[in-house]
Amino acid sequence: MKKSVYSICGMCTVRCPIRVESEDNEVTWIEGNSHLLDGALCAKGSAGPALVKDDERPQQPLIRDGGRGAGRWRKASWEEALDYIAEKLLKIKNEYGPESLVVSSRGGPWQSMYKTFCHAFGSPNYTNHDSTCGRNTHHASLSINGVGRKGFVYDIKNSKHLVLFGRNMFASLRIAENIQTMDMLEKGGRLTYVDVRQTMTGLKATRFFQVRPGTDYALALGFIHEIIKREIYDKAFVDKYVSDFDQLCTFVEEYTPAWAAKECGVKEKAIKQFVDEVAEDMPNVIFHPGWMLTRYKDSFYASRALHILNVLMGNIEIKGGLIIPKGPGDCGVKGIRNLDCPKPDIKRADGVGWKYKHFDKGPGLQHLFFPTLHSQDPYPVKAWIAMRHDPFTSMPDPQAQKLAFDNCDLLVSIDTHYSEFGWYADVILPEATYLERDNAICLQKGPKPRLAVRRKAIDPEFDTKPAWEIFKQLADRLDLNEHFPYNTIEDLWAWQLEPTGFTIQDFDEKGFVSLTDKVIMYDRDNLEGQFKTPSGKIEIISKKLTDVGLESLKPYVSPTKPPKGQFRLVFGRSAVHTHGHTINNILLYELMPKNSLWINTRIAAKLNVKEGDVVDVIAVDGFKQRINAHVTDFIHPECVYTVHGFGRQVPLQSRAYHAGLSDQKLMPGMLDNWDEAGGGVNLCEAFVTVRRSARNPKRRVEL
Ligand SMILES: Nc1nc2c(c(=O)[nH]1)N[C@H]1C(S)=C(S)[C@@H](COP(=O)(O)OP(=O)(O)OC[C@H]3O[C@@H](n4cnc5c(=O)[nH]c(N)nc54)[C@H](O)[C@@H]3O)O[C@H]1N2
Ligand SMILES: Nc1nc2c(c(=O)[nH]1)N[C@H]1C(S)=C(S)[C@@H](COP(=O)(O)OP(=O)(O)OC[C@H]3O[C@@H](n4cnc5c(=O)[nH]c(N)nc54)[C@H](O)[C@@H]3O)O[C@H]1N2
Ligand code: SF4
Ligand SMILES: [Mo]
Repeated sequence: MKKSVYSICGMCTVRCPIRVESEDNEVTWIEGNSHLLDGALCAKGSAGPALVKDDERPQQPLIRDGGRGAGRWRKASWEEALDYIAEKLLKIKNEYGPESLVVSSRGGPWQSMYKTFCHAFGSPNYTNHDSTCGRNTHHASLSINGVGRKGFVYDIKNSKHLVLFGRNMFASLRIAENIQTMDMLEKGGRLTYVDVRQTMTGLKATRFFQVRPGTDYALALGFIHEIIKREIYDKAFVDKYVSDFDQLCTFVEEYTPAWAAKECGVKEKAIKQFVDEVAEDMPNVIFHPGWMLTRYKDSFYASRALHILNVLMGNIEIKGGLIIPKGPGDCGVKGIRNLDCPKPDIKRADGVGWKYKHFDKGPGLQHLFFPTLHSQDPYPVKAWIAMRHDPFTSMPDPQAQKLAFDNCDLLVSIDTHYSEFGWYADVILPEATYLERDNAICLQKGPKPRLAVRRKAIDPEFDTKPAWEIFKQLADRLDLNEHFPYNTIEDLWAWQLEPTGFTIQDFDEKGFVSLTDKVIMYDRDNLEGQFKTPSGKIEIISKKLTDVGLESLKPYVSPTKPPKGQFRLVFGRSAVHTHGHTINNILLYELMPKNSLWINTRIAAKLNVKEGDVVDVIAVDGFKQRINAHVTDFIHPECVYTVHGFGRQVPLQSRAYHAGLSDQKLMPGMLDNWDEAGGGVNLCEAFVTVRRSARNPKRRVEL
C-alpha cells in the first residue's frame, strides 16, 4: 500500500520538515516539505532509507555480558532490559539518593520528556551536549540581551548583508537558512565570511577574511572601533535601549583597524572597505553571533562582540534583521502542553547554579560532571542515561571520560546506533529511527509560530521502540507514571493539544499547524520588556559577570602560538555527515568514507608531505593516529584541519570502524580546559605534531 506522510527529518538535529512516501512498509521517497522548503533536502536527509536498512545498528535491547567496552552483549527482550534498568536505578536511589542519576540528551524540542523523567526520579541533573556546541554563544547573548541564543531568528532572506564568523553554513547545513541565503545573494545581497580556511561558504561569499586561528575577537573589535569612530551606528536605537555605551567607546579606542589587521593577518584596507559596505547596507546587516563560533578561550567574548555589532546596526525587530520569536500568546491562542515536573530543590552535581552562579541553570554544563564522578563532591553520581547523546564523540578525551564513568554503577545508552559511549555502556536500548516512529508535538517559535509533529512513515524494521514508549515504560516501573499521562502516542498528542482546540488531523494537510496567518512583529519603538537583563536594557556591562569577578569588556589577548613543530587542531563538518553517526550509513559512507588532514602547502613542503601522503598526527600525550594529508594553500599555516566524527571504534560498524581520524582523541586533558565566562569546552585549544609517516613508500630522488 502507498502512503505519504509529512514528518520531521532526523538525520541531524536541524529537524527540517519533510514529506515521506512509502509502499508496503518501504520508504520510497523523501523530500523537503514543499510548504516550507520547496522540496529541498540535503544528502543526509535523502539517505534516511539507508539508515532504516542498516543492519549494523542495534536490533534489540542489549545487556553487557563482559567487561565494559569488551563488546560482549546478551540479547534481551524489552521487558528484561527495562526491568534490569529499573532495578538498578532503584538500588542506586536507595543507596545514594535519587540525585545520583544524570540524564544527558541532545537537547531540542523533545527534551521535556527526558527532563521530566530525570526530575520525577528525584534528580536535578538533566544535562545536554551544549557545552560543546552553542553554550558560549548562548551565554554571550544572555549577558547582553537577557535572552539566550534562540532569543532571535535571523531574517536572512530580507537582509542585505550577512556576516558569518566560522559559521560554515554551506557545509554545516540548515536547509531553511541555506535557501534564504541563496535568495538574498540572488537579490544582490552581500555575504562576508571569516574563517581560517576556505570553505563552501567562503566560495559563495562576496568578501572573505582568512584570519589567524583564534583572532575573531580582534577582528570584531576592529569593526566596532571603525563603526563607532565613523558614527555609522544607529544612535537612536543605542540611546533608547543600550546601557554603558560610553564604556564600550572608551574600550575600543585602542582596537583600530590597523591593529586588528595586523593581529588577524588581513588587510587594513579590507576592514575599511567592509565597514563602507556596512554603512551602505545597514540596518539590514546581520552579524551571525556564531554557533560553534569555534572553540577558543575567548569565544564568549568574540560572540559578545558580534552581538554588540548587531546592536550597533539597530537591526533588532526589523525586516532583514534579528527578529524576536513569537509564541502562542502573541497569536492570541493557547499553547500545547508539554510533559513537566518541577526540578527537585537539590544542588546540581555540576555546580551550576550554586558554585557557578552566572550560567543558565537549565541543562548545566556536561563537562563539569566529570570531576564530580571522581570526587563524589557534592555527592556521588552513580547512574548515567545518555539519550540521543554520545559523550565519547562529542566530549574530548574519551579515555579520561571512561575512567570517570567507571565510577558509575549503571550506564545506559538510548540510541539508534551503537554510539561510542553505547559500546562502553551496560545496556543499549535501541530507539526506532525517525522514519519508523512518532514523536510528541512541538512548538516552533518564530515570526510565524507553528506546531509541528514527526509521524512515522513505516513500522520498525527491527525490535526497536520510540522514546515516548521507552520513557513511559521505565516510568511505569519506577512509579513515576503520574508524570507520563498517556498509554499511546495518540493519547499524548490529544493531551498536548487539548488546550489549543486543534486535533492531530489538523496536521495532515501540511505537516504543521500555523498559529497565525501573517508575520508578527513588535513595535520597534516599544521593545521595553523584551530584553530580560536585570536592568531591562541591552547591557554592555553585565552585573552578573561583574558579581562573579568576570569582565564584560575583556582586553584582547593574542592566542598562543603553537610550539615549534606543532599546529593548532581545528575541525568542522562535512555537508554529507552528521558528527559521527552517519559514517556507517552506506550511502553517505560512499560519498565520504574518511576524513583527511588539511595542511598548508608551505608547511607541507617543509615536512616533505605531498597531497595524499600518510601523516602521523600526534597528540601532546604521544597518542598517534594516521591520516592522509590534503595539501592546500587555503588554510592558515598555524593550524591543521579535519572533519569531526571519524575514527570510530565499534567493530560491528564495518564501514565506519577505524575509518579516518578522531579529533576528540587528540585532545588529552581538554575536559578541564573550558571557558569560565562562557561555559564552553575550549576544543580549539589543542595542539598536535604532524610528520610524514614512515608508512609511505620511500620517494625516489628525482635526478
Ligand atoms: N572534537 C569535536 N567535538 C565536538 C564537535 C566537533 O566538531 N569536534 N562538535 C560539537 C557539537 S557542535 C555538537 S552539537 C556535539 C554533538 O554531539 P552529540 O550530542 O553526541 O550528537 P550526535 O552525534 O548528533 O548524536 C549523538 C547520538 O545520537 C544518536 N542518534 C541519532 N539519531 C537518533 C535518534 O533518532 N534517536 C536516538 N535515541 N539517538 C539518535 C547518534 O547515533 C549518536 O550516537 O558534539 C560536539 N563535540
Ligand atoms: N552537514 C552537517 N550540518 C550540520 C551538522 C553536522 O554534523 N553536519 N551539525 C550541526 C551542528 S550541531 C552545529 S553546532 C552546526 C555547526 O556549524 P558551524 O558553527 O558552522 O560549525 P563548523 O562546521 O564546526 O565550522 C567551524 C568552522 O570554523 C572554522 N574555524 C576554526 N578556527 C577558526 C577561527 O579561529 N576563526 C574562524 N572564524 N573560523 C575558524 C573551521 O575551519 C570551520 O570551517 O552545524 C549543524 N549542521
Ligand atoms: S539539514 Fe539535512 S539531515 Fe539535517 S534535518 Fe535538514 S535535511 Fe535532515
Ligand atoms: Mo552543535
